[in-house]
Amino acid sequence: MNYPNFPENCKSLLCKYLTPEVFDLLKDRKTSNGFTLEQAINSGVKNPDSNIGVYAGDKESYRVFAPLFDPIIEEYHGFTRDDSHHSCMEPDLLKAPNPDPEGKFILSTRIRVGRNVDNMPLGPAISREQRNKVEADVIQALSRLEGELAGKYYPILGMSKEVQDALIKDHFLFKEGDRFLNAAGLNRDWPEGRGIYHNNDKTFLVWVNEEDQLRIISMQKGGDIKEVFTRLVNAVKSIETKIPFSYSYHLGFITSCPTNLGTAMRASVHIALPKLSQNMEAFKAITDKYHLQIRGIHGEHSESEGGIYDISNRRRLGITEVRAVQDMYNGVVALIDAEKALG
Ligand code: ADP
Ligand code: CIR
Repeated sequence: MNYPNFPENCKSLLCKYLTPEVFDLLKDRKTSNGFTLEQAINSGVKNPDSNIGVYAGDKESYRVFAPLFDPIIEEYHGFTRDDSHHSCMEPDLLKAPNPDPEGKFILSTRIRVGRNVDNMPLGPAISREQRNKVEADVIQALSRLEGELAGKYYPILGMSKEVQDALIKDHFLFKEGDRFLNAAGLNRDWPEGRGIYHNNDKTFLVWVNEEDQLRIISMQKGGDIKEVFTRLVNAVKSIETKIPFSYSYHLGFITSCPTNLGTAMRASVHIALPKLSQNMEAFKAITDKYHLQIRGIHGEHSESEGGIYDISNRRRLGITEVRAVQDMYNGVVALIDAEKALG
C-alpha cells in the first residue's frame, strides 16, 4: 500500500496526523487478529469529508497503531498518553432538574453508551461466526431483563422495509448502508447478526452489531435528563452482569471509533433554537464553551430541520459519565437562556 492521496481541502484528523513518517512506521504492522493500517484508515481514505477517518479492529489496535491513534485521541478528547480514565455512573451525583418543564424547547432526550464484548475483535475485524455469536449471547442476556427494561429483539434479517424505515425515521434504529461504516468494514455480511431490542414504550433500546456490538440507549420525550440517565445506568448495570465488556484502565470502554472511547456516552437533546440558530457564530460560541457538538435531526452527518438541533456532549474520555451528562445539561441551560434572550 502507498501513502494515500488526500485532497488538498481534507480536514479529517486522519489526514492531519497520518504523516508520511507515521505511515512508513505503521504500514506493515498487524494486530493478532490480522488488522492492518490499511483497514484502520480505509474509511477516511474513501471518505475525505470524514471528521476523524479511523477505526480500530480490536483493543490491541490502539497500542499497535498508537502513533496514529494517540494524537487523534488527544485532539478530540484533550486526553494524553499519561492520563487515566475513571468511570462514575451515579445518577444521584447529577444536578439536572428539567431545564424546560413547560416543553417549549426540548423535544426529546437520549443517552447512549457503546459497549463491545471482551476478548472479541471489534466490528471492523470480526468474522461472520463471531458476530453471530455476539448476537446470540446478547439476545440471551437481554431476555433476562425485567420490569421497565423487559422487551423483545427484532433482527434486521427478515424485517420488512416499511418497519425498518419507520424505526429509522422515528429515531429508534440505525440507518442502513452508512458510507463511513461501509468503508470501515462494519457492514460486512449485512444484515445478518444485526438487530434491535426495545421495550414496549421504546424508552429503552439496544442496537446489536452496528458500529459497536452493543449500543445501549435510554430515551424519552421532554427534558427529564436525570430520569433518562437513571434508566440507562440500571440497564447497563444489569447487562454487564451477563456480558463481559471490553475495558482498559487507560482508555475506558473500548469502541471501534476513537471518538467514543472512555465513557462511550453520547447524551443528547433534540432542541428547538429557531432564533439562536440564525446566528451560527453565537450558537457555536456557546456549544464550544460547554464542550458540546451540534448534529442534525437525523443524527451524525445529517442536517437540521426547522431550527431543531441534536446537541450532545463532545468529550467522552478522561471524564466520568456523570460529567459527560452534566456537560450536556449545563450547555443546554445556557442555550435555552440565549434563545429566551432573543425574545
Ligand atoms: P449515535 O448517537 O448513536 O452515535 P446518531 O447520531 O446516528 O448516532 O443518532 C442515532 C439516532 O438517534 C438518530 O436517528 C438520531 O436522530 C437519534 N437521536 C439522537 N439524539 C436524539 C434525541 N435527543 N431525541 C431523539 N432522537 C435522537
Ligand atoms: C467521521 O470520521 O466523520 C466518521 N467516521 C464518524 C466519526 C465520529 N463522529 C464525530 O466525531 N462526529
